Amino acid sequence: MNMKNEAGSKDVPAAVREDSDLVQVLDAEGNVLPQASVPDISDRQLLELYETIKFARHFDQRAISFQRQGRLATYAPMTGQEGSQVATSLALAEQDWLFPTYREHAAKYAHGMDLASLFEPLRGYREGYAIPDDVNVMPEYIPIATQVPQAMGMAWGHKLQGKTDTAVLCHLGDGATSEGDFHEGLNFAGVFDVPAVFVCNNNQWAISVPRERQTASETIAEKAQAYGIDGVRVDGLDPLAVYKVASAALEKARNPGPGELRPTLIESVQYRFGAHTTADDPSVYRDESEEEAWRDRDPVDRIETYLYNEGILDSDLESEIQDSIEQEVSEAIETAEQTETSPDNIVEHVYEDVPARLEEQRDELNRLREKYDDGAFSEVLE
Ligand SMILES: Cc1ncc(C[n+]2csc(CCOP(=O)(O)OP(=O)(O)O)c2C)c(N)n1
Repeated sequence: MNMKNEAGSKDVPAAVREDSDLVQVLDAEGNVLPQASVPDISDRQLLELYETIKFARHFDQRAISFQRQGRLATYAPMTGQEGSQVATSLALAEQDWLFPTYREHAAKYAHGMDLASLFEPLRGYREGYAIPDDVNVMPEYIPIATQVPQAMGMAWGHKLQGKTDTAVLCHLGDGATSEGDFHEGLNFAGVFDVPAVFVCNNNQWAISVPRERQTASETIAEKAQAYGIDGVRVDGLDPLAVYKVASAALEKARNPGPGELRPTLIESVQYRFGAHTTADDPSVYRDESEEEAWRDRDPVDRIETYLYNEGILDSDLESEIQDSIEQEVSEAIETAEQTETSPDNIVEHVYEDVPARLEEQRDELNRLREKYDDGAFSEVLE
């Protein structure tokens, strides 16, 4: 699966340039690389990949704007990361489980989550954090790396129950690899040979801490060696390469070949184009030229060029897709804004039986609501 990339070009970001083991299908413009093999998927699936990536880009722009208008709470943007999020999710089978971080809005949508319900947790509704009845998506995780042992645990549970046709896909950031949970989860995953795929979205920054300060290892994928499992490094801004790598890893998780272990650690090399969250200002800690070099490898442009080259997309279809995405996102925020909820529900869906300490916190909140009125709390958003 390995192939050389354009080593030596001064405009190629170092993280992409230095590693000849990086899996790529498309060059920076979206042309198929000479020795690359394109994943075996239909034109309809390619269009779905494209539409969902375009949806993610638009959703992100609208969500940032809604946050600025006080209609959403703090939001973690995903521009630059859409190709990897969407391609990993579209590689999942319906019965597979997704363990997302707080940045995986498009991954959740691609695995089947209803669009309006993506906005609900961002509006502070605890109901929005419940596990949906019909889609295998866990609530997004705010504590870094906490989902890694949990994903491993669910995959182990499936294996014990003989359900090895079900894989678990767990997203994490490069910062998460510095947490103990990451190492414990991967160690167990290898020892118990669980059907899980861990995708590290290496977007080069953990808020203001650069990737070089996160680990002295040359790559994140090589950490897999310590746990005896496979590690793969893929160009995360190349949706076709990510789809190929994720599909192969998920297939191996369900049906390992002789001598193969089920789990894989995928390092998806990408870049966070925007701020860490709407409460962050990246100009304080990084240089704009760094972002520009990565922008030349934009996943939206690359998949678009590929589809135009293949004759699968033309300008009429492109504007039709864009119009329907814009309408869908506007309608979803309106639906989310009409959802009625109560702060009383804040402790719901966390434990099966609400523990006494959470009940105490809810009672305290209700005392404050009575004393200051609900308006005092909503002003925080305004
Ligand atoms: C256990 C824990 N420690 C610290 C934080 C504060 N925190 C929030 S986001 C973040 C950086 C995470 O970076 P990374 O894992 O690379 O993911 P990214 O946000 O870049 O997608 C930190 C340290 C947290 N949420 N949880």
